[in-house]
Amino acid sequence: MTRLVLKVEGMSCSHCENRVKKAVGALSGVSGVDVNLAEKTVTVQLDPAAVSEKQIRDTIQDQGYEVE
Ligand SMILES: [Cu+2]
Repeated sequence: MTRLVLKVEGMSCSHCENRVKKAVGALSGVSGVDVNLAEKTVTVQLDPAAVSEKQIRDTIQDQGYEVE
């Protein structure tokens, strides 16, 4: 299990937080998603054999947020 911390721009409220959590959490291989709005971070617990960092980045971008 790997922990990935991404800097994400554009998340401003709990709506954004839930949107990112739901989308990333739906990927197979992801076992946990945590959003910190103040620090603009998304922390993901993942199985690197099942999901790639790129898939997670793309999923967040598809929701309309910028991943640094
Ligand atoms: Cu929002």
